[in-house]
Amino acid sequence: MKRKWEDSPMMRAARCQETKSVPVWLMRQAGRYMPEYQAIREHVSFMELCKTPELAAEVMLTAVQRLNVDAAIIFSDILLILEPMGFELEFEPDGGPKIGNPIRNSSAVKMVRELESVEPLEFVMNTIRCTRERLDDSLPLIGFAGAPFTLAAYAIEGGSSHHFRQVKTFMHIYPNEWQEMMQKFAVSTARYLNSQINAGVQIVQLFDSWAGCLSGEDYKKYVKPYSRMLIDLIVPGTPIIHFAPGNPVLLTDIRDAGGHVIGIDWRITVQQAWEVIGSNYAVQGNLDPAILLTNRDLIRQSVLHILRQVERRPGFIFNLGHGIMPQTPVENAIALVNAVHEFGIVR
Ligand code: 1CP
Repeated sequence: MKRKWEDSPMMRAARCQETKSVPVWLMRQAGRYMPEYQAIREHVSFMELCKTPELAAEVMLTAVQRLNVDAAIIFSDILLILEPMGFELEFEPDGGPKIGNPIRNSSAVKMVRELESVEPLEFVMNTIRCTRERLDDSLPLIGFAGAPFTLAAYAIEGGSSHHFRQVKTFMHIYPNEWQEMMQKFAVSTARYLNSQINAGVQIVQLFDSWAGCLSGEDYKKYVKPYSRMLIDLIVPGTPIIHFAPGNPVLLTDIRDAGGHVIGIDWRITVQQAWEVIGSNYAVQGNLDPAILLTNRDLIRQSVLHILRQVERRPGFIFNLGHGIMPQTPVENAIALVNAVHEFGIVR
């Protein structure tokens, strides 16, 4: 039986098919900017929330209903895979991640465990089942994972970073150990995403949130082969969104690493991005999340500005160019979704 989500604007756009309206969802749509989320977090730590499928599903479904977006993403985090791979992962009270045993020398790579079984992450599959069961049939559910470089950045830096000094130093000084570690991340993440697909997601997004800190040459040499290895291991048939923001110079290599939908940020226009990557790819993006800190009128103008570049071209998914900021007023996020629905009717 054909499910309703198969023909949803989100799935059709991901396949570059025509849609009656432009689909929209927001990265980090269920996070700290939502009072309902904050209320739950007063009693439950972030990690506990991720490991309690009913609650994780509840958080996402509340956000989807409140915003009226065209897709749900599972409530989880890109870093959870690091635990079963041998890292001590914690989230500080402000939400920032910390790795207790980061990789600081080449011999530590031996301690990184390839994820042979997804059993330790079964709670994520339960979140998927729980969310899918309660989600409207017309909305697709998105699964996700961190790409090898972004996982390596956290594993080596030990937490958030501005300059990525340690991860960059490591990849240049220890190319062999780098290769060994990136392969482990690629193979493990592919296994993880394939399990998410088995558990019931309709589309997957690969987050390479920090790859934009690299030059084109370094991306090609140290990152692309592993993102490609991962994407090649995903069972065909499920659309893949490849999101690696921050540096438009990388776009053709990101495209060549794989994915059906290429995520872009505000550093490049939608039109320019399509010229670079070609019209047989779908594009997702690209509003600067800072616009959501302004006001309704500016938000509406910005939406119109982006949609005018898209015109009627099939294969566009409206999103932000990066995760929503915790300071965002909820009514501004709602105004954004409403504006996309109002101006994004394809006649
Ligand atoms: O809508 C949703 O909130 C979906 C769930 C989701 C997703 C898709 C969360 C929940 N995190 C992510 C992805 C994620 N996690 C990314 C990629 C997206 C992006 O580029 O913004 C990254 C880089 C992380 C790592 C991470 N986890 C950070 C960023 C730290 C840094 O280096 O800047 C943070 C703050 C977390 C914790 C986290 N993850 C999610 C939430 C709601 C939170 C905050 C926890 C809290 O304080 O309650």
